[in-house]
Amino acid sequence: MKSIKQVLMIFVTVLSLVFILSACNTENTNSSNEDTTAEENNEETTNDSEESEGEESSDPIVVGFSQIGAESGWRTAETESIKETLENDPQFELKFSDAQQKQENQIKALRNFIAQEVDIIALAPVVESGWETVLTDAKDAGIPVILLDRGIEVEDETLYTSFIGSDFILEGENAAKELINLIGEDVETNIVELQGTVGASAANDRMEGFANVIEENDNYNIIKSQTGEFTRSKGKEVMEAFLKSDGENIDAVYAHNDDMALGAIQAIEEYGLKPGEDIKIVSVDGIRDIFEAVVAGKANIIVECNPLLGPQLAQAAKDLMDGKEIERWIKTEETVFVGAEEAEAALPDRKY
Ligand code: GYE
Repeated sequence: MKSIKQVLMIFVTVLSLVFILSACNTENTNSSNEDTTAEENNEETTNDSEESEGEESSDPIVVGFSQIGAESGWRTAETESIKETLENDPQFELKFSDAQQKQENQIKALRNFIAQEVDIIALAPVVESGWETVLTDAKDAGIPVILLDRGIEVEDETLYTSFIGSDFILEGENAAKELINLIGEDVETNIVELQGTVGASAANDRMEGFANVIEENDNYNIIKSQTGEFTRSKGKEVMEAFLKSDGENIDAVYAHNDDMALGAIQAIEEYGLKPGEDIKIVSVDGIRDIFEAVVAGKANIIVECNPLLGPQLAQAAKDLMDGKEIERWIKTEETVFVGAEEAEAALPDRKY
């Protein structure tokens, strides 16, 4: 029989072996973790430090953003603002999808986001109608939807949580008021209108707001109105057609965005007239290029529409995840600039 001393020795040896083996195992697990992405490692670091401060550990808020495309300077600025805000904040993970102007692509992107179980869907809807089915799926999956920059028309208002963006009717009204102020209410004025994307809320409402004010003045007439699809090239093309049919009769252009106005400016110059003088120009957005055109006397009125929606989206998403109620319409602050002096003073501070 072995002595008690011997039995104890064996017990201690076995215990040490178990200890050494389990230490090796932990090392192995750690080294296999090195395969994770830099992003995930960041998360871990954040979580560790949060935990050490006694706060609860949290996963990033996953936001799926379906963007329309890149038709205008405004939209590019919006995309940059959202990427810059969400990608530089470890509290977020952004899944970005560009729909190349097609609603069907946006619907596909939304279905993907639902399948990936994102926390929040941000949607910049290209047109107002046709969203019921996919948004019902999002609702059934319990994923809140925040609309960005354009609105939608749905019977069931609970299909989205909030809209972050501008009052387009007001923008249209301001464009008309400032134009009448500039030219004078007693002066006979023929206006041509370059509309945005057909069916887009930004186009429908800018058209409505402008018409509301123009209809009240018998001296002002919208003689032509056609879509320029919010792009420079289409704006130019449509303006060329307007000049061909109505040439010297045109006194003013109302463009639903700056890019189309910039296209129209080019068309007017090529036609041999002076934009900003022979034909007054009013447009919406406020991108740097239109400020430069106003400073150069080639355009007259800028109705600002702010694309830098990243910070507002981030705040709304955090509030939602914290279970707070968020406003149904989160409006952006905007103003109007008239004439070269005002444009020149504002130009150095323009951020898009
Ligand atoms: O004015 C225009 C664009 O939806 C507010 O879309 C937005 C509009 C913006 O591409 O330039």
